[in-house]
Amino acid sequence: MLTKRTFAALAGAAIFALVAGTASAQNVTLRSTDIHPDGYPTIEAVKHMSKLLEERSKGRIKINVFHSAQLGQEKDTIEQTRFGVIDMNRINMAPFNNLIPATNVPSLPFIFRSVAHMRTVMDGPIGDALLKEFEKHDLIGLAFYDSGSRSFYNSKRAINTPADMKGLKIRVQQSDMFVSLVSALGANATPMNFGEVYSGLQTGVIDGAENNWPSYESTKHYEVSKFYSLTEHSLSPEVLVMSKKSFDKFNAEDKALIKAAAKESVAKMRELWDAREKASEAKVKAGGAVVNAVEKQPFIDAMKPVYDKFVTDAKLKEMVAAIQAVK
Ligand code: BDP
Repeated sequence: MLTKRTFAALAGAAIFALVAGTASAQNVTLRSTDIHPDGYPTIEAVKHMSKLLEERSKGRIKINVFHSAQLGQEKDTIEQTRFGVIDMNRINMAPFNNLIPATNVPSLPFIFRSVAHMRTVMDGPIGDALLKEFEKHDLIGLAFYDSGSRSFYNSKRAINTPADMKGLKIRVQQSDMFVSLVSALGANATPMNFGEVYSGLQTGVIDGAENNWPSYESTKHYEVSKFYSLTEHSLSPEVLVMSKKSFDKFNAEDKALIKAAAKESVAKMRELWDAREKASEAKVKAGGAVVNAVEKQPFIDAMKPVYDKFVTDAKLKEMVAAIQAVK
């Protein structure tokens, strides 16, 4: 029979083991944040990851996905994730651009030739090196998700050439690189939270923004900003990160389980993403969006100042060259 004293000693040992990171976690529900609504591919991908984790840990570890910015807008959730207030964050690379210089690289305009090129790069050693960059900032980079390609939309006119951008007030993510990208096209960049863009467009505080098909659709921005011009200027991926504080509470086996489940959710995300892109495109077109194709070369040519400003040191230059060299 366990005496009171043995029990106390055992409990003490268990606590110590947990602190030392050797015991298996018991009944842990990680809190993950996302600004997108329920059903969006990023949300469903993290739910899928949770399912894998729950199965493999025999119910010990799962994830509760807080959608629709219930835990805050992206910029604010970065700090909370670093502090361990939020355990996991599915977020775009762009809000990390100012904090982690290397994250500018996959967000750069026209850095990827195609979605296939982006996937090969992010799945390979360059993607792994980028995930590692987060560790210096109290975060564990778990996986990259697709974000399709971002194009400009606005309420004034179709964009065919960079000259058509002149003077437009365009919302961007909170990233100096995106400010510079929009400025290089002669438009006025306004960094703003994602959740404020609809009213910004409606009230005329901004004339337009830029995003992929699913975000243009899910936010209903197409209702108040109908010209969608296929500049496809950035494929800035999504990233799934975990608070290092939360991660370090797990032992080595559980850490491996978490990392593997995250990586395996990528295939699921891509499957959902490809379907959602098509569905969103059809929905916005049916909803009155006026879509036009764009000749990209003049936009590519206008981006030199952005590269000059953000690809500064040898490490970043090497990364850009390495991406371009990937077939
Ligand atoms: C969406 C991304 C989201 C971004 C948002 C934005 O999925 O993470 O931050 O764009 O433009 O495509 O703020």
